Amino acid sequence: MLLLRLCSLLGAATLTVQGNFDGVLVDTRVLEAAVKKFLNEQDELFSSQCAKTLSASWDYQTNITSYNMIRLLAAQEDYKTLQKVSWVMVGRWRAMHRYLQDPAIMRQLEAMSVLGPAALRTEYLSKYTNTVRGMTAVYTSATVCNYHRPYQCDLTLERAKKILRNSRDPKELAHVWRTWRVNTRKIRRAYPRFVRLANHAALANHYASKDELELFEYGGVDFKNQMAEAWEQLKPLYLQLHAYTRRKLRQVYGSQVVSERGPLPVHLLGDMWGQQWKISKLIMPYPGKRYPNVTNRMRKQRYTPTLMFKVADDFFSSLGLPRMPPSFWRDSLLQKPHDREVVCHSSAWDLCNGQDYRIKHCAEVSEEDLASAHHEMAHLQYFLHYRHQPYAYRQGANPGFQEAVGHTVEMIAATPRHLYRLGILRRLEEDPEADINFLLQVALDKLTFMPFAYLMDLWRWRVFDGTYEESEWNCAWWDLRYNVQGVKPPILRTEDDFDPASKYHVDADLSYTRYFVGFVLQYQFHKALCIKAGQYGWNSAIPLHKCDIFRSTEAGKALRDMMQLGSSRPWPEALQVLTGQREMDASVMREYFRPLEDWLRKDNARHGEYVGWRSDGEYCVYKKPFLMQPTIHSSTIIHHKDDPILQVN
Ligand code: X8Z
Ligand code: ZN
Repeated sequence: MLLLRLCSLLGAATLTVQGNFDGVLVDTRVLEAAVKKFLNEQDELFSSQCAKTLSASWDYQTNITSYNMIRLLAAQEDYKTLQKVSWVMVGRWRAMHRYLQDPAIMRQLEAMSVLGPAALRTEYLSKYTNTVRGMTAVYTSATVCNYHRPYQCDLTLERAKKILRNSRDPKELAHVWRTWRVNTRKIRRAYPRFVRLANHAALANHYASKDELELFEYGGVDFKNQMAEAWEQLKPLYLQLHAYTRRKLRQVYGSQVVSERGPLPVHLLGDMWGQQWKISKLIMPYPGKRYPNVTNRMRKQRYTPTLMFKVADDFFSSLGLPRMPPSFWRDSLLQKPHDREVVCHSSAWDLCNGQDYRIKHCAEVSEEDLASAHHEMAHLQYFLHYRHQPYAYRQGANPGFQEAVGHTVEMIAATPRHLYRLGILRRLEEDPEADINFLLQVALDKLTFMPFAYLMDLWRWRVFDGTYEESEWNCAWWDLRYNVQGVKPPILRTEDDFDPASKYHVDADLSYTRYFVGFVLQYQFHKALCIKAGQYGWNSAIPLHKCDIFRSTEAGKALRDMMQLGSSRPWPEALQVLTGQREMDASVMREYFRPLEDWLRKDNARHGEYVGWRSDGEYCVYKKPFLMQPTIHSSTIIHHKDDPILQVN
């Protein structure tokens, strides 16, 4: 039976003696030639279907109409069908691994052997898709009520985020923080079903659990230990930043709100999830010593969105990397059009035909968008460099690599030194106090993210493998938030709440490991490029945070050598090509922030600040005592009793 299917797969190749397969003699060379033919055919099929799907997706995202939506759904269906058929055939080829000696063939088959949820049987796949779609829909349609006008309940997440960033009223901050969670917590009813289906999907892919499936791209579950080690490396610096932040916030809000030794109240950190603390203006060590924001200068110099991307193109060209092809300038969407509705979230596109590379970005002339233009174009450089690879390898060495390249270039583009070289910043003063301000601002964005990014998947993995009982999901979340991040909620949480669901990536089933990895690698890439550019090393006077690789073709070559591998080699090899290291190493991030860490240590010691945190109350209980129920006006809660996604079992 197997042989028949095998023969049809091989195109009935003539088999001669070499190995023994269920009584049939197999010639390895003939078999390998047949697999190569299969892989080449798959490559063409996938490239062509990918081009159709992405072209339909581009049309939809840059012109939201129902016609474009229908075209996109049809293309996605065709793509899924191709994936499933191919996956079944890949499984059969892999079953013959004993007779395949070429490791390159085995690697490519292995790369094609993980399908994700699409491996589920049709009825389970549609349950899975509907569940995730439903959870995402609850998230995207959730709103928040105005604190000052409680009957106005149409504040979008974007508005809510702005309030969290700008308000200084702890009551208003707590209100916005809490109501966002009130309106996303019903996702809890769908989550057990999602967990069951996600675990089924792992099994269908021949993995014991969802974490194993997710970590396949990182080389296996041992990667969890590497993440834990990276976090241990960063902890001493994080503790110093945490202690400094607590003292400064205490000055602003008083010790009634921010206790001397407690965890940080998460709603005071300028961010809906306390993931990247947007409070640099509030806690700046040397107010008045900031590097000026150059947005106004750029406007005076008549920058346009297109010009920002030309500047980014010049940056890569100065490294000896290719310029964007003419079609990029013709087909990209670089600013928001006014004649149609578009999805504005910025993204970089590889349309799978080896020629068509685009960016979609509703850019405005600003310092931030200039940095984003570099970030997005770095993704295109990665695409361009691995375009000769088979379809299965046209991606970063692991999912963190793509983001790390983007972040590295973005970080360089935002340094005062680079802005000065571009003629955007007028003067470049050497001022150690402005430097500390600059590093603190970067640390509030990058370093504070690390414990959050770490615990996001830690919590999910423990949910998936059953370490956490369903009845303790929310309090387990707060245990991690307290223990890893040192933050606490503004009000007591219970198991009626479901705070992880307040984060999009939980509802949309998007792994967070890529961000953790991307942030660590970014510093490794940065240091390696600075060394190649001759700007950092044992005799260099330039600190890591001031290096600018602009015009260094050596740095460009190192980046090219790594990017062109795509995922054709295990990621430690790709890392070695660029950095000489084979492991994720968070000590480089410590090195980057060394001047800040020294400063923080002195400052915390000078003020006798306690480093670390101790519990200063109860943060989560299984059931709230009746008297402690917060009074929420009924209009702040959106009831969805009839919500179909929450009815399915
Ligand atoms: O989701 C994102 C990107 C899209 S891949 C905007 N990020 C994470 C988040 O917002 O939570 C980037 C950093 C972390
Ligand atoms: Zn990116």
